[in-house]
Amino acid sequence: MATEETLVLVKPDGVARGLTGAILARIEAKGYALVDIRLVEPDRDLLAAHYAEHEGKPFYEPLLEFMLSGPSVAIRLAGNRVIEGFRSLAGTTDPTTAAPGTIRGDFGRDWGLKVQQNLVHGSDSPESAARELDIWFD
Ligand code: DAT
Ligand code: MG
Repeated sequence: MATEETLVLVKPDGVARGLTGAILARIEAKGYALVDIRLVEPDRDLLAAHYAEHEGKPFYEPLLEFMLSGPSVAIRLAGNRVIEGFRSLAGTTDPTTAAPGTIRGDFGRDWGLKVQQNLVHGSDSPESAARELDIWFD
């Protein structure tokens, strides 16, 4: 199996809460390689490209507002089956029901309707990973 790459984001809630190190520790403990890492303050155009698949959904505007609220840490991450593997580390989308032992399950809070505050993003397919890495790491 060839090594693959994925885009991981520590979202503004993770950065603001000082959880970047704890999240990176889990990623490194799993054996994935940090190829590149940077703090990014995205503008609306970058986020619209990143979240194009969600345009028009009810949570789209709150999601962009949240992602504009502070910097994210963008990580180019490599490893065998890292796309699937990181999403497994992250846990399911809603932090309230994400399994204990996952990043979202252990650190995510119940923010009521603010499901967008779920600490991390991970690409969901090789196509998404290539597209998203281009967007965040030009
Ligand atoms: P994931 O980040 O698990 O891949 P996604 O791609 O379906 O989830 O959605 C992107 C982000 O949008 C997600 O991390 C949080 C937010 N989101 C998704 N579904 C939502 C919902 N029903 N209500 C509020 N925010 C939502
Ligand atoms: Mg997604």
